[in-house]
Amino acid sequence: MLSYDQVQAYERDGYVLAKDVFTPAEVEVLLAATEREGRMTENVWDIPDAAGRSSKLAFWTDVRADLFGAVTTHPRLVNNARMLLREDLYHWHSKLSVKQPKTGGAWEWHQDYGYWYGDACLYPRMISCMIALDPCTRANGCLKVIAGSHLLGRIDHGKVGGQNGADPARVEAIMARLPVHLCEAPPGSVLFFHCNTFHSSEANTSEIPRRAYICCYNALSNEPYSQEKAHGKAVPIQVGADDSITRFAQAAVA
Ligand SMILES: O=C(O)CCC(=O)C(=O)O
Repeated sequence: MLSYDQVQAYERDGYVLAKDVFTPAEVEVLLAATEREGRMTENVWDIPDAAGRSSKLAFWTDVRADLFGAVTTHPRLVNNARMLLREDLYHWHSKLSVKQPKTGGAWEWHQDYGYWYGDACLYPRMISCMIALDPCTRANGCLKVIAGSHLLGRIDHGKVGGQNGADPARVEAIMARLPVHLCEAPPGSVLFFHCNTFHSSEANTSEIPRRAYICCYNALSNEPYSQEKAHGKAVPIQVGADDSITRFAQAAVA
């Protein structure tokens, strides 16, 4: 579980990076699954950037009895996310974000609630948990955040360089007052961040991929007022077992 100091850091900065949440053996299983199972081909988006590069995002809202479901329901994510949101939650969506070596593109500055507001969620009571699968560094386009930006409220979003990003003039003014933190993250670490925390990432100019799972949750009290654009079903998440990732790997071998 996150420590008291880590919870305080999240409340102050809008994010906290927790190291060694998943073991090297678990990361190995998760990485292998990105090649083997269907999620990477079922609902995959290209995210083009202004320089003509692009990154890939595989996206799902359901929780299946498979390895991806084990990640989404994992107690080291869900129980910490519950603590940070201070209430029970449900699965909003999960995704695998991939930046291939040399070609993986940048993400513009945005707040996740910039989009989720449009999905009929009334409160910014939503959180993302980003699991580093590769070493995430400046060179391969690790996440950057504007510390403390979760306290600004939601900023208008529109088209920025082919993506949906926040009003650039406003972002510039925010960056003149608040620090940008580079979230370099070793494999197995988890970046918990608030849905109003500004984040972006640069292109992957390195020789190694930058792959990360991002599991997103909504507070149970924050069910969208319209189901038209709702993501996952607003039912309390069934938390999985602590060893669920390695158990799935053993079952796959047997
Ligand atoms: O993978 C990244 O670098 C950013 C992903 C992101 O910002 C998102 O999915 O909202």
